[in-house]
Parts: sequence; structure tokens; C-alpha cells
Amino acid sequence: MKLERAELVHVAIPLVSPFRTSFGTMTTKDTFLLRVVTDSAEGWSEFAADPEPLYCSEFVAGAETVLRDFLLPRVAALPVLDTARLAPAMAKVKGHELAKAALETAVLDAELRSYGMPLATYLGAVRERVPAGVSVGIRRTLAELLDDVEGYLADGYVRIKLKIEPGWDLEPVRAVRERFGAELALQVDANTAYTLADAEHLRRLDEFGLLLIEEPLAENNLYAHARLQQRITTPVCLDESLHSAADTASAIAMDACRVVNVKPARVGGYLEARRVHDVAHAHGVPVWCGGMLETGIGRAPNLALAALPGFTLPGDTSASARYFAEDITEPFVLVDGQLPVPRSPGIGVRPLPEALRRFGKERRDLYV
Ligand code: OSB
Ligand code: MG
Repeated sequence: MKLERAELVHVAIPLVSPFRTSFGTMTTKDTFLLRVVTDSAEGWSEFAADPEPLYCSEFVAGAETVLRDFLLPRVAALPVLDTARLAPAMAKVKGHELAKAALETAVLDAELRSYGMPLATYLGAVRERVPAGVSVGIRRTLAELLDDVEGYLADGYVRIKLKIEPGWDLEPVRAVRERFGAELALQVDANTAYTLADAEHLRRLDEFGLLLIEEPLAENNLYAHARLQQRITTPVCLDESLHSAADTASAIAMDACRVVNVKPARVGGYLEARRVHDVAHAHGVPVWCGGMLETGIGRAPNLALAALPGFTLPGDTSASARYFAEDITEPFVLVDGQLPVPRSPGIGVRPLPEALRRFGKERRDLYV
């Protein structure tokens, strides 16, 4: 293939309800879609982060600059454009995994479309449907939280993840356990809100039989996570701290995590995400697919990944309706607690023209 052009389309889609985490409150999915055109097909992807660098260091305006000035020139200079050559061509640019993932995914979509191959087939998927969990934001009161959880369980979600922070941890977990029982698959996500000084406090979560506690301590501190894991029985799961398969290998070797959240964008794309899966699976460490409140453009490829054999825990791959009254693609609909794995070529979906008209803002050429 040969790269002919790349453009971004800013989109802003209101969330059905505000989503609060320990790092901030989101009311709108505000990001850009990336469209690449090659001599054989066009491909689409979604940049996973937000306008502000609160979950991770990357952000929308920064990613646009990095793509335009540093990543696209390197990719455009390749004599042959295959998806597998992108990461090596971009490797000298440090970090910026989410920006790299957006470019790699759009090119991968184009390449697979030119072969007529679905992403799920390319990655090695073994399932047609994947069980869906849901991530439940921090609320003002326990009553509001219990209402949210009750609604999601009525929808059919098979696993609940509660966002926690200091002051909103033991009580919400206890309340959800008391109301919905010991059988409920339940886990928590702190998004780096605690320190090792909180180890004794976090140990009090052990009695609730959680599947895992996600990213309790500062990002990238594998040593501290290993120290914490020695003091609690709840399995530690890493999200923000894992940027590659190599990080994952180190974390597992150090016992800094016993479960892995795989977010393709966080590790630079689907090729590296598959390697993360392979490393964890080879060690017998369960993985699950994380989410970033994606539109259908980001959700579709995540569902393909979540169909790999090592994804033995339900992911944060929820239905479109959990996020948006109207998605930018055909909506993903929950059936018996599961979502279908897309089976059309490439990522399997396209932005709907009408939704792009409604939610699209500026379009900008990044490479022509
Ligand atoms: O930490 O997993 C996270 C959303 C945005 C940024 C980070 C995270 C999340 C979620 C929601 O937990 C996952 C989803 O439903 O997409
Ligand atoms: Mg997380």
C-alpha cells in the first residue's frame, strides 16, 4: 500500500450521564477520528484520550501535533506501507502510544479491508460474542450508586466495576455486596488514587471477594504495586502502568500484578496488544479488555481483541447505549450480557454520515 492522505475529524458526543473517576468528570466524548486513504482502501480509527491529560499524559491537541509533525512524516516515507512496518518506523518517537495506536489502527483497517479480512480473524479470535462488564462512576450518594448498579444488572451486564477513591471505597463496595450478593462479579478501579501508606486500608477490601483492584497506586511504580500485592489478597490489576508487552513481562515477573487490563491504545495499538495478551496468557495471568468510553469506531476493534483466548474476564466493552443516546456507528447492542464480535472486513464499522454531520466538528488534513 501507499499512503495518499490522512485527515482527522473532531467529534463531540454527549454522554448519557456524567462519568466521574478519581481523576475527573467527563460529560462528553470529545476526541478525533482519524481517516487514512491508501492506494487500495481507506481506514478509520479513534484517538482514545481526552482534551485534558488527566488519565494519561496524552491529549487531543497534543496527539494532532505528534501525528502531523512526527508520526505521519515517518510513515509516509516508508517505501512499502504495511501495518507491521509502522511501529518500527515510529519507534524513535518516544512515548505517545495513543497517537501511534490511532495511526496504526487506521492503516490496519485499510490493509485488512484490502484483503477482505475481519480484524477478529487477523488477531486470532476464538469467540463470536464477548461477555460485557460495565464501569460505574463515582456518585454523590450510595443510593444513587445502587440505582445505577441495579439498572446495569437489569440490562444484563455480567460484571460490575466500581470507580473508587479515598473516601469512596469500603462503603460503596460493602453496599453493593450487601444489596446484590456474594455471587456478583465485582471489581474496583482507583486510577492511581492511593499510596503505599494506604495498604492497611486497602487490605480491608479483601473481605469482599473482589475479582481485582485496578491501578491503586501511582502510574509506572511497579515496585510499589508489588509491595502492595504482598500485603493484600485481592489481585492487583494494572492499567495506566503498562505501556508495552515488555512492561507486562516485568510486572508479572515482579508480582506487581496478577491480572492485566489490555487497552490497545495504551500499548501503541492492536499488534502490541496481542503481544501483551500473549505474554500474560503464557504466564497464566488472566487479561481483560479495558475501555476509554469509545464511540463505535473504537469499540469495534476492542471487541475483536476481546475474543482472543486469554481474555477470560469480562471487559469494559459495554453497549453503545451505556455511553451515548446515539453512537457514531450502528450501535452495539447487548444480547444476554454479550456483545457481538464484528465480522466484516477491517474494524467492521464506519461512521454513519448523518451522525458525523451531527457530532463532527472541524476536519483537518494531517497529510496530503
Ligand atoms: O481507567 O479504565 C479506566 C474510562 C476512561 C479512562 C479510563 C478508564 C475508563 C473506564 C471506563 O473505566 C471504561 C469504559 O467503559 O469504556
Ligand atoms: Mg482503569
